[in-house]
Amino acid sequence: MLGLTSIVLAAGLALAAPGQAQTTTAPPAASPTQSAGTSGAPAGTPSTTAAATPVTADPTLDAAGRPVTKAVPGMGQPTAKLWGLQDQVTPNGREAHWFHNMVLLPLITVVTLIVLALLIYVMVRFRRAANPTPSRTSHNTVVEIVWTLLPVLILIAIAVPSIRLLAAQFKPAPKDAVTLKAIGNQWFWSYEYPDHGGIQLTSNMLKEQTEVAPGQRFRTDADGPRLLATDTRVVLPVGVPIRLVTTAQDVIHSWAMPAFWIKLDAVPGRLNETSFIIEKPGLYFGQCSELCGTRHAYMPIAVEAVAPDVFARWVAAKGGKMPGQAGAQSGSKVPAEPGNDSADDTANGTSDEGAPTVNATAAPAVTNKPATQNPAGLGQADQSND
Ligand SMILES: [Cu+2]
Repeated sequence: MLGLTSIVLAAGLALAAPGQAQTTTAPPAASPTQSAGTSGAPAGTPSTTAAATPVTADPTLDAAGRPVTKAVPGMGQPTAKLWGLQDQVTPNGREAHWFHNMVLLPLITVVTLIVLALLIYVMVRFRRAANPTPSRTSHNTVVEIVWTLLPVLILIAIAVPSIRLLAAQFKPAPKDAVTLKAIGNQWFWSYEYPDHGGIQLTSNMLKEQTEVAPGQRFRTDADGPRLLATDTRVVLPVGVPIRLVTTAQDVIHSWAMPAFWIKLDAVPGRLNETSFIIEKPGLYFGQCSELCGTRHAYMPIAVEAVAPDVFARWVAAKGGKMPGQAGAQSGSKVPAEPGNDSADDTANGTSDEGAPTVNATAAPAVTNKPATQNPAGLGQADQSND
């Protein structure tokens, strides 16, 4: 099954060369150019990229380089004292949520209560004091047929929607899907958009104010909850099929996003694939869900779902291009987003070397190496030795 998936995936990637039709293509607006020198860096960070002027401003960042979309409590993130599962924003997620709430949970409740009632009845009614001479019955055809058939019927009733859901989750994405490649690393996620000019991102967890040196970027509630907010968000369009491909650089990780009903292992040396459609714009948080080492708990996932035209502008801002937008930016050297890089640098406490800069003229990565050497990720390893 997975072997077949790999073959289908390899074929899919081969077909997914730039130039492929893309339904969501929207021309990047002749965007307001943003003055990088004055606006790019957060307070306290000397701007060293004054000369750079992005061709398209990143629509997900404000003039100060901070994320525009704020995290909303109760949406796409854990909620204190929440009963049940997070609200689902994908079709498969909604169906699975319905299946869980309307079929599995009532069924298991009824079965458990019936078995409990039977046990109590037997213990009371047939205890030695009340029933001194036990029955010697050893067969009862009617009872035996009933207790064989009933579980079989229940299992069949569960199996039909269950297998349908399983098939839907692993249905290959259509050709015009947006491909997101998530790469697990000890201990951060890096991302590639192979159909969009090979955009590469590195996502590190944002530390708390008390954990960073003065002037460095730290988490605020607008970024997201503690341990879930990242310095760089994955940006994806709503209403468009997303093909998620996962792999890993070192050990097995798992890309899990509760609001999408997605949890897909990221295994070194192989590609796993699933697909989903995000129905609602917003900010969604997830985590690595495969025990992968000491800092397993500190490699969160933050996805910002935006309208397709905003996504197209974001792609342009990152120096990529929409499929089918042949040569729209080829030849024009698009500098890295200054605001973004500054933010990364302050968060990571690193220089530009090895930072996840995006170059429009760079060829898409051909390996599954992370976008950067990520000194921040390596540096964080020290903390585990405390
Ligand atoms: Cu992990």
